Amino acid sequence: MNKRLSGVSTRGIIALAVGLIATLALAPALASGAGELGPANTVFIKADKGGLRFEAPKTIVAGEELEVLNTTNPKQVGPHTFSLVTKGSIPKTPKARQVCFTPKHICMAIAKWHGVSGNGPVKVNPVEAGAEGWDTLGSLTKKGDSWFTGTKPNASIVQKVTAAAGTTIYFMCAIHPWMHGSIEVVAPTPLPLAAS
Ligand SMILES: [Cu+2]
Repeated sequence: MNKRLSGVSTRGIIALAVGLIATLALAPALASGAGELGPANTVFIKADKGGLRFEAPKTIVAGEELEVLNTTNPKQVGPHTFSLVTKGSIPKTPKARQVCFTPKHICMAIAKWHGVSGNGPVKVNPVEAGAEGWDTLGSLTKKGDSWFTGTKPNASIVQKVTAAAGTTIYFMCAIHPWMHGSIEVVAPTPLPLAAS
């Protein structure tokens, strides 16, 4: 009887140790910028052969959390913004991108949302427009949700997607205006019980 009990507790300790090792193995992955939420719920800011870009999931379920994770080196490419803007606000031509950071253009408008004046510092971060979370697309005349990465490596932000299902959120970077993307917001799949 005693032998059996001690056998069980040894297995228990082994299970605990395995669990602990698994946890420790996960920790460096988080620190190296793998993201907390996984690729389905993360917008990665990347720099590779394809240049500077956002890598975003195609869809996200309304109400779920969306992380934005900067994996680029701020010392090499500077900081970024993840700024929700209307589709029409994204600069589409080289000329539009060139003048983006001048008065009456969207990059400068985004800087103003962040409380930046002239070459001054970012004073508001994140910019929270509309309801809490990612829901409001800004324009020249309307403030949108926006996050400035700052200059710390692997900076990230997590917020709920509060935009309505059936809409699309468009986003761009005010510092590199050729960086942009979009995510379709979809309705949660109904539970099997609710369907029957
Ligand atoms: Cu950028």
